[in-house]
Amino acid sequence: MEAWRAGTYVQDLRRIPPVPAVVALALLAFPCAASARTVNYWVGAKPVTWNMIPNERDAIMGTRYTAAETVFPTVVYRRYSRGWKRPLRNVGSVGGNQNYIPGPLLRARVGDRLLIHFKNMDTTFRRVHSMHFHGVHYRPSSDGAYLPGFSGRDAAVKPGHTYTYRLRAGSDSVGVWPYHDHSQSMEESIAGGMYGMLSILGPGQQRPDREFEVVFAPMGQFQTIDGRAFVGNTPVFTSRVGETVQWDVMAMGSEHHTFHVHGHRWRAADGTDRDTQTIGPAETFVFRWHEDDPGTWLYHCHVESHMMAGMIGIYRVRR
Ligand SMILES: [Cu+2]
Repeated sequence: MEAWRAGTYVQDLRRIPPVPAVVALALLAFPCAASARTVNYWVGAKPVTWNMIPNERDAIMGTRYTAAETVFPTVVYRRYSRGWKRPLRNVGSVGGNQNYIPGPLLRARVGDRLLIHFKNMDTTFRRVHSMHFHGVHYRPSSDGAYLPGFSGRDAAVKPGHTYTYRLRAGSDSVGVWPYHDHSQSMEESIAGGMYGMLSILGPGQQRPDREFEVVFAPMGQFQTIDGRAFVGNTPVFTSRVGETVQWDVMAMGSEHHTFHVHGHRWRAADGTDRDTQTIGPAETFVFRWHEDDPGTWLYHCHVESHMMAGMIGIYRVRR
């Protein structure tokens, strides 16, 4: 397996030589250079009826579950076309098989401005909601975190209302980062799956052939990956031999997890080869490999009690 040196790459980006003063002045004088891009996303906080275990079983242990144990009403981040006219898929065709949890994968490149147009469509609970982003630059008015006496409309968007968050991807924003509800409804929202990821490329960095989002989070009595529990319900990620595969891994909630993939290794930031990595609440990590191991593999959290409570899925590599 040819490891892709994710950590090395990120460090290299930060070692870009300082910009000469004359060039820096020119950049200041022309802030709207042709390379500056504005990326727009329309996102709704949308009520859905969510099923954590659609096939109603843990296929490995043979345990059966009923809809009464696995279905509940919740609110999720859903991607929309311009002006929230029609719903779009949260992830592109290269991703997994989930379309509500996690929320839209917000893609950008260093130097981009991001305008995230958010609409609270929560007609079920009629709670306030917000979006709070890690890893990017913004003013306090785009923080999306509720602080009585200080925060504004960004932190508590009322049902039926909208807010546009203004973000910028800096040279220190490369990689994947969480976003989540940080309003007064934060606790219920996160427990119900209201979180997603930003994926930011460095200058000149190519998109991978496949990009998989793995979010570890507890949900009710289960431990879920992208809001689903047990093989056959959690995402089945697929790739082909020869493709560049990127894994975006994140944890939400109050527990630590250990991400593990069978039959593969990757190069960590410290230069070691790993097949397991610990991750805590709101932490993320990203790595790539060049796929050359066909077969049907498992990926899972290696905290045994989490794995037994559903935190396990299938990764399929075709020739
Ligand atoms: Cu875990």
